[in-house]
Order: sequence, then structure tokens, then C-alpha cells
Amino acid sequence: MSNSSHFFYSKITICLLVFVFSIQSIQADNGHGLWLQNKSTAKVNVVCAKKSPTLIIAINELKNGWQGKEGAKVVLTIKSNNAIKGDGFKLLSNGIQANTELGILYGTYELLRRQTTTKDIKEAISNPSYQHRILNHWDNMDGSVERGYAGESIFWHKGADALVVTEKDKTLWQEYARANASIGINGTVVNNVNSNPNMLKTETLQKVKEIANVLRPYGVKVYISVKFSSPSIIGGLKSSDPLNPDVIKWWQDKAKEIYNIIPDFGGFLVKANSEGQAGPQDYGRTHADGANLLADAIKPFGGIVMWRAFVYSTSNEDRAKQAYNEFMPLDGKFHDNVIIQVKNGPIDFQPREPFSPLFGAMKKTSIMPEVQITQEYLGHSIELVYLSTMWEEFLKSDTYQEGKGSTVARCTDGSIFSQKHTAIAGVANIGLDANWTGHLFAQSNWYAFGRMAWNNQITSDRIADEWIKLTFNQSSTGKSILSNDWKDNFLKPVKQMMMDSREAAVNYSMPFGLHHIMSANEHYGPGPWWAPARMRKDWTPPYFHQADSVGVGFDRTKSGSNAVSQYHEPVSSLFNNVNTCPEIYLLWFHHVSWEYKMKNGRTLWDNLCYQYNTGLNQVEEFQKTWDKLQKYVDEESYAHVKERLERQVKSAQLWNDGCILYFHKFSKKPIPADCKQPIEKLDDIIANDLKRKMPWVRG
Ligand code: GCW
Repeated sequence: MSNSSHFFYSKITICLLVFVFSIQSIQADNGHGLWLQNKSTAKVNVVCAKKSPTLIIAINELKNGWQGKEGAKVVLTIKSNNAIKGDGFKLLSNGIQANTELGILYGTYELLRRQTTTKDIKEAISNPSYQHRILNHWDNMDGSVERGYAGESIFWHKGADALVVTEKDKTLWQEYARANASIGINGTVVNNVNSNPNMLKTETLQKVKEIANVLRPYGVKVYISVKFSSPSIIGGLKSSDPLNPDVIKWWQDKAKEIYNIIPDFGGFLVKANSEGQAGPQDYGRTHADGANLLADAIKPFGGIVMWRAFVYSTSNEDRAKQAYNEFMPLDGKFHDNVIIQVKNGPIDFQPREPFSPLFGAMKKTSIMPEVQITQEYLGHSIELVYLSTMWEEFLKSDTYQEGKGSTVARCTDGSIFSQKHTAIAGVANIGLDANWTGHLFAQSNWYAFGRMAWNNQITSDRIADEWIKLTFNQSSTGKSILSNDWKDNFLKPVKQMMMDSREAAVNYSMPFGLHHIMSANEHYGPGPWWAPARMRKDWTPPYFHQADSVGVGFDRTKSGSNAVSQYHEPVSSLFNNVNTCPEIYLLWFHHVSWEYKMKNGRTLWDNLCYQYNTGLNQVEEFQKTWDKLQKYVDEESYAHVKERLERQVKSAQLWNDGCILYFHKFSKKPIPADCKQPIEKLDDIIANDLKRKMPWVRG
């Protein structure tokens, strides 16, 4: 090669590098950098006696993100201390101490987070509330994501390439692992609970191994969802009966194979006998028989089985009661490496549900909460809804199962019941979109899930504060996040908007507990009218709202479905009595007359109209707030959020108009004069309902 061509090539290399770096910085503006954009402002001297892949990550993170004193010395010490639990850590004035390498890594992220957000770095011990802090991806092997609003799967490719692993995939998985580790998430289920039996084929397991290899140094274990009928579908057996010796052997062999391939494999997640999925009941067996079969197979290797309690059948029984009815009789029958995974509410991730009565009630079984980070019923990734306040409300709900103070948090984290395993799961909102979560603010929900899984007593206010500071601190405007201007005119209004956003969504989509009335069209927008003749009743909104000429709401009192009886006293009586039932749950538990006088002296009908209006007004206020913030954020983020708020206003307007006009057909009462009158006509809204194209659908 001549000198000149050498020169030419190195010029190309430089151009390429410049190009790559500029892509990276554009990506940062796209939100790809998440809450992890802090760059070091000073040199640090990190001392660590041991070296390992995890410790090297910790050391590099400290060097690359150090915001403390120039030349400071940070000592990383692995030394057991009884006050530090599991992968917890202790921040010291000159370093981090932990029992485990992962503890050092988590301590590292906490130290860096504090440097950016509070500057307040005190000696303190931090222990995780839950042992397993897990994301559940509803990713299909064809690359699609069930209820995913941020692009295709980060794990699975389309078509013939499904099992291919590229360098680009590995880079993305590493970024993903890092983001998770930074907030304490230590497990991921890489495929949908509506599982493809091919997940258990050897070639798929080989791909899962590749994922596990990338995630391992960051402490993120890999789990998979399995189909209960796999022995018959891919194993060639005649049955998948959990008590059949061939089936037992098949699972044992499969477990052996999996652990040969992935020695630290986390375990299985199972959706059985639910929404068409196979399960032990197909063979006259119980959920305990099914769960124990899998649990026994992976027990020798230290794996766990997360068995979901999200079950309901086409019976006449109130859907809200079914999980409790099926699982309570099985309390104490599950083997000790089974954890029953219970959705936060008794129906299905609605914008507001009372807690599921299973929490605290199953006293001899490990129970883990499941929350939904992806916004299936909360406006997809189009709407700005900070979910942390919803989870905080849920975790703080008092079940009274072991007296006052038996909150869901304490009933699940081992404080009250000595669970062998403690865990919490969140259904991920992550996809291939450059910003990971579709909406920039939806990143805060991923962040909040991790922070709450680590510390189930943390407040949403604090999480929002941290997230805003970490996410916007590298704003292209170069404004210091320490300035009073930034704090008063950016941090404060943005935090307020986040803190109000879930209540706003409840106001415009399910006031007073009026649930499950969303459009059948991808669960986006209103659809209280939707009831095709042959559809199973508990999939149609009229089953849930029960509107008639007298009133509206689902009667779950003692004289109705008696779902209230599943709660412990005094909660049961509190919910049962219309006068003591918190108004936020009024129509969840009661069928209430349109003229019913609410606490503010207005009728239910008037209040409903006002509440829909309030939600709409709140979103309009969010728009005004955001419009004033242009100078504090980069152009791309500003435009992105602005555009989504416009769509959110349209959605809130549609909920307002659709619900008020639809329920008016039953109440026949005038819409209060000082209410915003609906803009659209009900017939048009209904006619367009199923035709509306989902805005997140590409192309
Ligand atoms: O919320 C419902 C969703 C389904 C989901 C199911 C579940 C994965 O609409 O898409 O299936 O719950 O949690 O199993």
C-alpha cells in the first residue's frame, strides 16, 4: 500500500470515527443515554484489592462519572457485615463496602447518583427490599412485543433471523444491562408470558446463553417464560400432565440441559390456565401440581418458578374474585422455590385498582407483586404518565392481614411473613426505539420501578427529583442544574407535572373506579359501548360499568358479587359501605345512583362530568407547562414531548366526550352548564372507534 493510500485510509478512519461519535451524541439527544449521561468532572483514584468483570465495571463507572473532589481516593471493600443484606452496600466517607461484588456495583451507582442529584453523601447502609427485582418482557420470538409501544424487541429478530446474535445486539444488551444495574434490577424474563414452546428448544437456549453472557457482569440474571404444554408440543410426549412420570422426567432433563448451557439461569415464569394458555387444570390437576413440577425440576440448580395468579375463566363469577378463589385454597401447597406472581389489582393493570386481596392473605406461600411499566391502559407511550405514584399507593395500601401496618410492601418483602424468596416484577416498556421507551418520560417509569424494587419505602417525589436531574443534567443548553433558575423554573414544574400525571390519567379515563371501559382497539381511548354479541361478557366494558337508568358501577358489596369479603377487616367493611368506601373506588365496589350525593355535595352524575373535565384540563395545563420549558431542553426532546402532549390532549378530549355522551344515554341528566361541553358526536366517536389507527403503529 502506498503512503498516499495509507494517508487516504487513515483519513477515512478519522471521518468514520467522527461520524460514529456524532451519531452517539445525536443518540444522546434522542434519549438513548437514559439517566446515565453524567461525565466525570474530576480525576479519582479507585483502590480495589480484587479484579473481576463486575468490579472492573464499577471502577470504570467511577472513573468515567466522578463528580466529586479532584484526586479523591475511593476504596472498594468486599467484607462481610451483618448489617448489610444480600447485595446491599455501605457508603463510607472514603469508599464503598459490600458483602458481594454486586453490592460494590450498586454502591457505585448510588454514589454517582448522589453526586449528581443531592451532593449529600453521608455514611449509610442501603439494603434491597426484594431479593429478585425483575423485568418481564412480553417479547415474542418474531420480534414483536405484546403491549409494547417502543418498537420491536431488543432480544428477538424478525423471521429467519430470530436467533441471530450480532455485535450490535450485544452492545445494546450491554447498555440495557448497565441501565438495569444502575437502578438495582437483577433479573430479566426475555420472552412473553404467552410463551412460544420453541423457547425451550436447544437452539433458542443457545441464544439465551448469549444474552446471559452479556448481562452477567452487571448482575442481571436471565429467566424465560415457558409454555406448560411444552412436553407434548416440542417433546413429543402424549401428555403434559404434571403427575405423569414421563412429563416429570422431561422437565428434569430440560432443566439439566438449561443449566448446562447457562449455569446461573434464574428460572421460569409461567402463565397457565389463563386466557387460553395450557396448564395443569387441563389434566384435572391444580396450579400447585403444575408449579411444583417445574420447581422440583430446577431446584437442584437453585432456580425459582414464578407462577402467575392472573387467572379467570368464562364463569359467571365476578372476574375480580377469581384469582383469590383459585389460589387461596392452595396456600401452603407450593414448594419453597415457587413464588406466586400477583398483579397489583384484582382485574388487570387498570389506571387505578384497589390492591389484590391475595396480598397478605396467602400466608404460607411466597408472593410477589407484578406491576405494569408498559402503559397498556395508561395511554401507551403517547401519554405522559408517571406511574411511580400508582405503585407507591399500591405498596403502601394496608391489607390489615396481620394488624394495622400490614402494607402490601411489608406483606411481600419478608418483613411480616418469612418468605423463602422475595421478589417484584414489572412488565417492561422497552423496545428498539432510540430512546428505549417510546416516550422520553416513560423512561422515568423504568427508572422508578428499579428504584422502588430496591427500596419499597422510597417516595415518588424523590424518584422524580432524581430522574429529572439525572436525565436533563447534560442538556444541550449547558444550564447548570444547580442554579436556582433551573430548580425553580425547570425542575419544579416538571416534577409537579409528573406527580400529577397519573391522577390526571385516572380523571380522564377512570374516575371514581369506573374501570375497564377502554376501547377494544388496542386498549387505547374510550370504549364503554363495546359489546359484540358473541364476545365473552367479562371482556366487554358493559360487564364492568353496569350502567342503567338507575346508576352506574359494579356492585361488589355483600349484596352484590361479595368481592369485598375477600378483604380483611376493617378493609372489607370499609369497602362494603357506600358511605365509607373511598370515593376513588366508589364505582369499583358499588352500583351508585346518578343522583347519589357525593362528599362535595354534588351528584355522582355532575361529579363524573367534572372529573372527566378535570383530567382534560390537567393535560392542557401540562402542555402550557412544557411550552415554557423550551430553553431548558434540547430541541429534539422539546419537540418530542410537545408533540406527544398534543396527542394526549386529543385522547383526554375523546375520553371526556365519549364517556360523558355515552353515560348521558343512561342518566338522561344535563351536563352541568359550567362543564366543557363535548365537541364530538357520540355516533361519530363510536363509528370511528375501531377504525382509529393507533398512533404508535409505524408505517
Ligand atoms: O393485560 C392483559 C393483556 C394481555 C396480557 C395479559 C397477561 C400477556 O391485555 O396482553 O398477556 O394481561 O397479563 O397475561
